[in-house]
Amino acid sequence: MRRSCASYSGDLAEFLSTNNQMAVRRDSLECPKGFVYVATYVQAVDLEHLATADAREALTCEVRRGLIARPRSLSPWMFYDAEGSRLFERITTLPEYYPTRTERAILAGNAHAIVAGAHGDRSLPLRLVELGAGTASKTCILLEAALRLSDDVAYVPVDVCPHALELACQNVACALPEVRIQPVVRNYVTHPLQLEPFDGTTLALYIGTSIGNFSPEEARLILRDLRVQLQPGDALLLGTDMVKDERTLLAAYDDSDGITAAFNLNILHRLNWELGANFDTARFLHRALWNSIESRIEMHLESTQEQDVAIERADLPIHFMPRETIHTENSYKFTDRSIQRLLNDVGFGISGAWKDSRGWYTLTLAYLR
Ligand code: AVJ
Repeated sequence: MRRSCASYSGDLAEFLSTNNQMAVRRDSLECPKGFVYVATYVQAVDLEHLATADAREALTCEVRRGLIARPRSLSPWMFYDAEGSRLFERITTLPEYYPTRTERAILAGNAHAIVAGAHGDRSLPLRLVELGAGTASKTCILLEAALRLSDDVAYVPVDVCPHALELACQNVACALPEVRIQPVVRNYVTHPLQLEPFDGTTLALYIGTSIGNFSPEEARLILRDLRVQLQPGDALLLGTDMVKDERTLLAAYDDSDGITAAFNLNILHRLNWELGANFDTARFLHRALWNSIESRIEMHLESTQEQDVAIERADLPIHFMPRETIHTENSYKFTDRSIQRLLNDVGFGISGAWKDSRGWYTLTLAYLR
């Protein structure tokens, strides 16, 4: 069944409008004037994983696992409710947060070479599948290049956040109405992607250094799950943030406007909101540190005092000691060698790599070995 982008966002909004946040959100989702709805097709929303009951259960599960464990931790996918996705978008525009604009500049300068490197046979249709698409703010650069090489281009954005995915659809539909859009709401960590067969070339996009959220072992599992969905001749574009001086790294995860702090603390708001918890967010501090042994930035929430918190819908009372922390995120930083090893370990060969002039960020194009 084919549906227009307009009716798609309507359906999604209804499906998810258990809080008024969504209603506010919908107003801001109107397409600019002149947008032609009929030219855009949105297909096959993965309804199974849209279910709010499902999402709530995943949340409850993760909260029980992570907050009972010592040291306490929560998985970074929990950042991305509507508010978290909005805060992340703001982070990407901060002066200290260089990864997004650096990646965008590399894409802008090399989109044609990247897509041409991935799409050998121009006569075939081309499908771009993006893991963790978010609002797809950078993907249009690649899709535009794709449309110059093939007149049959499909785009499959996959994301855990339906709100962000709606924006992704609108972004792409408005800018490039020729592209067929097939969004999938899915947590690709807990539910590996299952791609529909495709008669053409698939270019998998895993950009935005999202892979950095995962330990070397998890990253390998995710890339292996992705690789088995691809055919010989398909390709992967991987975006990775590189190791650099500690000051630059720390500033990117502890900005002077406190947006990253708000992003981190939003996890607690989300638990209050969705699981009936009673976190007083004024009693927690945002902490960012560089772990050079593991080659990663870590984000934590630190309790300022001894306190009790209850998470009603997870049936979980928690007692925090002063300075006790919840580990909320790892953001691994890479070297040429660690990228090469990662891809090699999961059955990819490298066919090209692009960096900015400072070598802060790398886009690597890989083929199936
Ligand atoms: C979306 C995982 C790439 O690790 O830089 C930004 C998330 N966290 N600021 C990153 C994030 C804090 C971001 N990724």
